[in-house]
Amino acid sequence: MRFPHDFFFGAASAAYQVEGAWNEDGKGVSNWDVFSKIPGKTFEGTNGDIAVDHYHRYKEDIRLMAEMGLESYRFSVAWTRIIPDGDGEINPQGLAFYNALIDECLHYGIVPFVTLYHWDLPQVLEEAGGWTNKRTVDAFSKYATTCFKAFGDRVKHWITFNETIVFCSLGYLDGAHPPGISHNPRLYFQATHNVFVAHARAVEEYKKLRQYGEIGITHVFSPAFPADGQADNAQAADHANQYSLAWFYDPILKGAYPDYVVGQLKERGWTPDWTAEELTVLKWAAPKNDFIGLNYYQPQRVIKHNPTAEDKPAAQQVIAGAPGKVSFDGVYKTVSLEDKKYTKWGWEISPEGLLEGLRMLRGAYGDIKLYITENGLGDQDPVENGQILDADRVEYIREHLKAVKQGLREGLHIKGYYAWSVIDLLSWLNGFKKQYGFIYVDQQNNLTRKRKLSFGWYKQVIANRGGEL
Ligand code: BGP
Repeated sequence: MRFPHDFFFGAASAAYQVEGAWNEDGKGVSNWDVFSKIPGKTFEGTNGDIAVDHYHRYKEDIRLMAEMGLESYRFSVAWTRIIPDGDGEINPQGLAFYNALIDECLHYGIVPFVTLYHWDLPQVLEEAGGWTNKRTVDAFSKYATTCFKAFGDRVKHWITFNETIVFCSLGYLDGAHPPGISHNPRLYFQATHNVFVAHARAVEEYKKLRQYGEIGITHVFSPAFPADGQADNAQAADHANQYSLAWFYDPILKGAYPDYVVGQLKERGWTPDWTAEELTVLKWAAPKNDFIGLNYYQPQRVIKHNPTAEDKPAAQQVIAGAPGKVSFDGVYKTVSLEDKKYTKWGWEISPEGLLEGLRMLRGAYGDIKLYITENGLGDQDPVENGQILDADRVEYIREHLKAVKQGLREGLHIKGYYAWSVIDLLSWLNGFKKQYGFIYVDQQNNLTRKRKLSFGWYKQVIANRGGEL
């Protein structure tokens, strides 16, 4: 079986991780521009000031994407280039840059798939309370509408937010992303609610403009499975799915929050400050949401957490995504299992987890339209005689594409696959050491681009529409 002709073979990036040019052409300062420069916050103090200089080299990069046969490029817009202080004046040079980037994609027939928010919030808004302040919701509306009006004649695929669970939990529970706040569930739930309202408003605005494209949101997809057959652990996995899936997917797809979580938040005093009008907006926008983007890296293997003296203090808990973490509410813990495979960064490699998760998602939400908006292997790639032989990445993507194909056979409505990432880029907390790209960037040699082994392999897959998988 080949993949259908309307299925996109794509790859992705995000503005802060590739662009650089952090203070050029009228760009405002983002929360990441500030946060990454606080000593100790990022791996070896790396930051996105230069990143991989995509801002200046996008033509070369898109030419390489075209050579690979890429059908669609998922990238994000930096809010600070469009409206430098968050909700004030529009910066024409910012519009010009993305107009040029979009046109360059279209020149080669590459479909732009645009994320509006991939974590780089204007610092002015961050200082006013970031996503916990409803001013940010209004500001996002203005920013999103500006983008629809400026680019919507050519961009027909929009993602409002990337991974709400990650920027809110790392921002307000783990203190690992801006604004660097720890253990504050009240703020965490408030921020997530505000993001969902901002998403819903953007969906409404977009539909009003009648541009006849599609709009959705991208969520982390880390379905939780019990680590074994024990009833306690099964319950713990259900709890994990309520908090990490239902809380995020229900307001978008059903237009209401899951009762299980709502009840517990009330008992614990963590209910967000929400208005009847906001709850109505969620309800009205849900049927207009066109798709969900799934970022799948690994499932969660879950056990019920029984506090022991050996528990690591919160500050030492794993925050970079590897198992071994106690949930913020102390109910469950993620574990690694002996019979599973893991990456060098300890993330489980599980194409079967993707397929099982997709079936679970269908059980909960029916046949919704899906894109896999991120999936890939973070590795320190082997370089031999100047060749980047990333055979492990080829294997990883091949196995996950096979799972997607099986999903299609089962009638799932998956419309595209975007490998993370199209090119090596800055990992938020792991610097340049952890690589994901098809295109290598030589950090020792003026950021020169090179094709990896996976580049030629993906090119073949696309050319054969996955027939050999
Ligand atoms: C996702 C983000 C991406 C990217 C990826 C890999 O959560 O959306 O921006 O960073 O994870 O993560 P890492 O770089 O930590 O390995």
